[in-house]
Amino acid sequence: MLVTPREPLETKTTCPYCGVGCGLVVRPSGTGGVTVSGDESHPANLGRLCSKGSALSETIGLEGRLLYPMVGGRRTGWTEALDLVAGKLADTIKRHGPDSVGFYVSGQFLTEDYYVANKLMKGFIGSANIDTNSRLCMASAVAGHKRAFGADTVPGTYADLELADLVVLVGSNLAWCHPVLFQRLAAAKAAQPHMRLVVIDPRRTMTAEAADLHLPLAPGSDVALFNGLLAHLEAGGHVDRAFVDGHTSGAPPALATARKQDLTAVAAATGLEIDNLKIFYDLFTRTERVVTAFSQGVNQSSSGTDKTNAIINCHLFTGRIGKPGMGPFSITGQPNAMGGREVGGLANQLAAHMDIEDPEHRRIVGGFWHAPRMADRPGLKAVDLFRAAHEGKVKAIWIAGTNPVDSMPNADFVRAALHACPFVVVSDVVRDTDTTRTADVLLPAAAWGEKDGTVTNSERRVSRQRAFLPLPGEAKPDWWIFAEVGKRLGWTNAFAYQNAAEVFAEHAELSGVENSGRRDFDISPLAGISRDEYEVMQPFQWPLHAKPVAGAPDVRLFSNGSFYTRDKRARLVPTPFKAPASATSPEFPLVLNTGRVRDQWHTMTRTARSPRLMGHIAEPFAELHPDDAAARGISPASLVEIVSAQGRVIVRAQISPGQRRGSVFAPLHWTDRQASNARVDALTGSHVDPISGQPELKFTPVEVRLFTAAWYGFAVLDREPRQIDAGYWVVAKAEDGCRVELADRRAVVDWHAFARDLFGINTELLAYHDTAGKRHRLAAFDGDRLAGALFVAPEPVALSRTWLAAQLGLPAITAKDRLRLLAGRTGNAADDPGPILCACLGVGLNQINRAITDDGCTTVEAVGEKTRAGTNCGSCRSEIRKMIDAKALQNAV
Ligand SMILES: Nc1nc2c(c(=O)[nH]1)N[C@H]1C(S)=C(S)[C@@H](COP(=O)(O)OP(=O)(O)OC[C@H]3O[C@@H](n4cnc5c(=O)[nH]c(N)nc54)[C@H](O)[C@@H]3O)O[C@H]1N2
Ligand SMILES: Nc1nc2c(c(=O)[nH]1)N[C@H]1C(S)=C(S)[C@@H](COP(=O)(O)OP(=O)(O)OC[C@H]3O[C@@H](n4cnc5c(=O)[nH]c(N)nc54)[C@H](O)[C@@H]3O)O[C@H]1N2
Ligand code: SF4
Ligand SMILES: [Mo]
Repeated sequence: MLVTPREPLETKTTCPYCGVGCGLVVRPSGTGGVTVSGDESHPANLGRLCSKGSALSETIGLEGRLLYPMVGGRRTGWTEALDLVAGKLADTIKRHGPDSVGFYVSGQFLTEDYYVANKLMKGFIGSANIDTNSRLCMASAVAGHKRAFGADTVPGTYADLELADLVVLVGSNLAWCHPVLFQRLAAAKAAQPHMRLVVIDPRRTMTAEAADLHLPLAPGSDVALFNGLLAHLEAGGHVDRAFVDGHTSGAPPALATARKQDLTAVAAATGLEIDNLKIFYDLFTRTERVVTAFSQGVNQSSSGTDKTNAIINCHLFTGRIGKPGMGPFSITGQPNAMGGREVGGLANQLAAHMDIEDPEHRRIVGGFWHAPRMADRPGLKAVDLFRAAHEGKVKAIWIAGTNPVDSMPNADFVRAALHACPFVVVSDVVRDTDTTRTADVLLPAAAWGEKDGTVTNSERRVSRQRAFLPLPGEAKPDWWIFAEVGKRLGWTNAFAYQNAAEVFAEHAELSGVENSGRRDFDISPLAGISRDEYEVMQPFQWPLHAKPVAGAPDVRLFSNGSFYTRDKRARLVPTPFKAPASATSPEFPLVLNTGRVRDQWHTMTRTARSPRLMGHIAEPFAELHPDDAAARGISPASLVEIVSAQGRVIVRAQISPGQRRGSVFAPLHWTDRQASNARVDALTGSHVDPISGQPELKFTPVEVRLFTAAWYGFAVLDREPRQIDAGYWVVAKAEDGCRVELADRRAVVDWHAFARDLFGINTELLAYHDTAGKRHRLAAFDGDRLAGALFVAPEPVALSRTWLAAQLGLPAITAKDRLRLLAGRTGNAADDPGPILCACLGVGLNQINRAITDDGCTTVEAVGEKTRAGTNCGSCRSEIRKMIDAKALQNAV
């Protein structure tokens, strides 16, 4: 019989990670899995991919997935779970009013999911208590855009970064966080040597390594820097008078505020040399084509909205907006941060870029939805929503597509709030997260690859995510789950969607209602889209004035100088410089800065499943300046305790002159699932920007102390550890098992028992003990293969992690090699690749070092030819160049 494959041979879809929004082509691998490659026809990436995108095929297995609804830890069916959720919501609303319930959703929702959740809360439940993790991510940019443009508009396109003669990156580690956009920028810069890149970031990131000028400003001082720029532009007469007079208002007060700080005051506030300020100001002044792109170093601040406007002011004053290669550019983090804004997912927005506080807008949306109970005022923003849950005001909360117990500031408080809240529902794709552990009801959501919908990237480009896998277990798309609850609450017609295409069609229709160019967001030509058309829909940018056509030119807004304020003029906004909300003190003298690493995605529920991605950085860390480390007796690889007014964590110390004195950087990614105590948001505080409500996640006063343990350990094992009895531990997935870092203040009496518990094995162990020297090495074998090995020392264990983890994969280890392994000695130094630097092709640091030192490679290309490193996605090229530069410098001195 001829079998027709049910699935198409090739699916075009979009990456579920960052806001670059790369197009992907997914094909069956022929061995039961899939291969993922960059879509050459997608305008965002033109075939490129980064390490995370390239590793997607490793993260779609069903291990650890939440596959069935669960109530009180017990598996149930959908009917029971949905009846319970709807019943509890109805009862709570009846007894305590609509504002006693809340939804907390995600910029990783598809637009269709977001639209339905928002409609249910704001039009039908009658509260605006729906907020999203975009509050932690984009809220300041949104508020800044609205103040300046009258709408939340990102005017530019990615091509503008290539067309610019000067790109200024403010608080953006583009090389690691938006790698494909960074590749595009790097390629444009290589092709046009006159192009300049300025990076404004307190720490010397991999992005800063690629810059012509790096300004390591004092944390939180961006407003002073850009006020200084505005004053400098004015003083030199560098104003686009026709534009300022014809298309803006507010310049005089904005200038008056900017002038208040002279250059000396700006230098004092930013901690930058006057000479460097002048270089930057002059470069900005004399370069017409400037793009200023910004991200979390701007947004996640108690002055995030002012930072945004201080940047926009400089562009408006010079008329550098809405033209090729010019403009302010907010780079969005999550894959659908933009889509969430389009449907009004934040507590102070309404659907289709309308405002909840505008009665006209409420009339338009309410009428379109036939809403029985329109919310008429903004709801609680994220930080306030969890506070209200803690105080008992919010009595039922539904969290979907986000992991707030790890990612919200003051995360221990958030965990306590969820424990205190009488009814907690969590929709997730993963069974066991720090947030699912607080839930009364767990709802299994369909994951990337299983669900259909749309996402919008940073340049307003809407792309389809398409399913290429069947729905596993009883998982369902998020829009379906919210719609089912809506129906059970009695609104059968309003939530009677059959598929994602119907939701999208309704969303598109709403964007055109009473619009006629009054609102920026308009995709109404797609209002009647059929399911078939939706299936083949090609990426397009909004606003749309006709049905999209493939290959259409990029859409840039404001080229006509007309904005979305009532008088059509853009606003320059006075932005007085204010210090961060909290200050260092003798008790907490250092500033904690937090952010991302190249190969992990947020709380690691997906990226931690890829051994390749875990190979780059496998342990949570704190990066300190050498002087701050020395003052505290901290040496490289020490364990340190970071303490703040909110909480404490224990992580590994990294010492780097790229860190500002007085600053510490720690990644946000590690959770209680991978580490004993490394949830960095247990440290951060709840201070927010007064306008946007976005938390100040980049500035927390802390102290860092040496954590002295009685012993340190490192283990590899061929399975998940069974039991870890140690005060400090971190588990990372490896190719054939996992790696475990260990340490404790308590001594261990019986190392054999400890190792057996860790390995989950009861067999004899091969062991070496130097009791006086407090060194112990134990290994277990399963036939000829290595099952587990543990290395213990009185100081941090110095052994090649990559080499040891690779031993797990060997089919047989001879008696001689067993002894060598126990000695922790790589047979031949050349066998040790070192930590993985190039995640795509699995090339280690030592291999690259050898190419530079032994083979004399002096360019990134030469290293690529020799080792293949950096030849796929290129995310590691900055790191390779840094190694080459370090070697050159070493040779020179
Ligand atoms: N690998 C990876 N990529 C990601 C993500 C991920 O989890 N992993 N997440 C995605 C998401 S949701 C987001 S929001 C983006 C975030 O992308 P980015 O904003 O680029 O990343 P962050 O590391 O959060 O912070 C950026 C930089 O801000 C700097 N900074 C701190 N304080 C200040 C300050 O006061 N002023 C200035 N100018 N800079 C400051 C930090 O040192 C840091 O290097 O990344 C997206 N891409
Ligand atoms: N200290 C500090 N904290 C930060 C930041 C920082 O820079 N510093 N950055 C903040 C920013 S910008 C962001 S965006 C947040 C991110 O923080 P979170 O949103 O909490 O992080 P994720 O790990 O992406 O969480 C997504 C959750 O949704 C689940 N999931 C994945 N796909 C689906 C799906 O299709 N449906 C459903 N229902 N669930 C799904 C995942 O398993 C995971 O549990 O962190 C914020 N927190
Ligand atoms: S840059 Fe990487 S993470 Fe971002 S969308 Fe592209 S492939 Fe995905
Ligand atoms: Mo984000």
